[in-house]
Amino acid sequence: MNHPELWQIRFSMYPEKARWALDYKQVPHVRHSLLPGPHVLTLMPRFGQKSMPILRHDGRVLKNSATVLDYVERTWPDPPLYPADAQQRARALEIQKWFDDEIGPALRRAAFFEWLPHTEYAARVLAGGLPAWQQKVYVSAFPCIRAVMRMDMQIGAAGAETGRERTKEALDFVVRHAAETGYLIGDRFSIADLTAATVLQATCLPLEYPASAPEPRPAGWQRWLERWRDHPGLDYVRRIYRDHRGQSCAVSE
Ligand SMILES: N[C@@H](CCC(=O)N[C@@H](CS)C(=O)NCC(=O)O)C(=O)O
Repeated sequence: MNHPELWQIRFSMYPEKARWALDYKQVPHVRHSLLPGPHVLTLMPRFGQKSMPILRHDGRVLKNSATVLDYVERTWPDPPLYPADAQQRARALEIQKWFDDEIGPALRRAAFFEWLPHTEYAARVLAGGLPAWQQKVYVSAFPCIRAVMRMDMQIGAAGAETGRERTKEALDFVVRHAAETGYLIGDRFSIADLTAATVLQATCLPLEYPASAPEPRPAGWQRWLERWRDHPGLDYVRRIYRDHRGQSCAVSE
C-alpha cells in the first residue's frame, strides 16, 4: 500500500495542519518526526527545503502547508475541507492565507520568546518520544540550536510585542466571525477553521493537540497562557479541536 509520507516536527503548527487534514479524511499515512536543528541535515539533501510540512505521495512532493492541504483535498475529497460554494471557498482560502502568512509567524515569535529560554523544558518537549539518552544529547545541544532558531524566526522583544497584538487580533477575529454559526465560513467546519484553530492552539493547548505540554510549566510559558485565559476566542479553539480534530491515522511514527 502506497501511504503518503509526512515530514513533520511534532510540536509545531504548520505540520499540524497537514496531520489534521489527513486524520480528518481518515487517510493512513506515515509520519517522519524530526528535531529542529538536525532536521536540516535530513531535509536539505532530499528536498532542497528545510521547512515542514513536506508530503510525498505517488512520486509527488508537496511543500508548504497550503499546497499540502490542497493536494489532500483534491486526492481525498471526502469529507470536504473546502466549501462547495465558490465565493465561500475563496474566502476560506483567504482566511487560511492570513493565518498562515501573518498570524502564524507573529504568534510563534511571541510564544517562542517566552518558551525558548527554558532550555531543559523546551528541548525535552521538542524531543518528546525519543529515548532518554537522545533527549539528553538534545538538551546539551539546545543552546546552539536555539540561537539559530532565534535568528531564523527573528525572535526578540519587539517581535514578541507585535506577536501578542496580532494574536489578540486573531482571537477577536474568530469570536466575531464564528458568532453566528460557530464556524468562520457558512455553517460547517472548513479549512478556515482548521487553520485558525491550529495557529491559535498555542494560546490554550487543547487536549486533542497531538503533542504534550507537560506541567509544571516554566514561568514565562505559564505567563503566556495566562495572558489568554479569559479571552472568549479560546472557547472557539477548544470547541473546534474537540468536535473536529478526530483520531490519528498515522500508521507509524
Ligand atoms: N508557510 C509555511 C511555514 C512552514 C514553517 O514555518 N514550518 C516550521 C514548522 S512550524 C518549520 O519547519 N521550521 C523549521 C525550518 O524552517 O527550518 C507553511 O505553511 O508550510
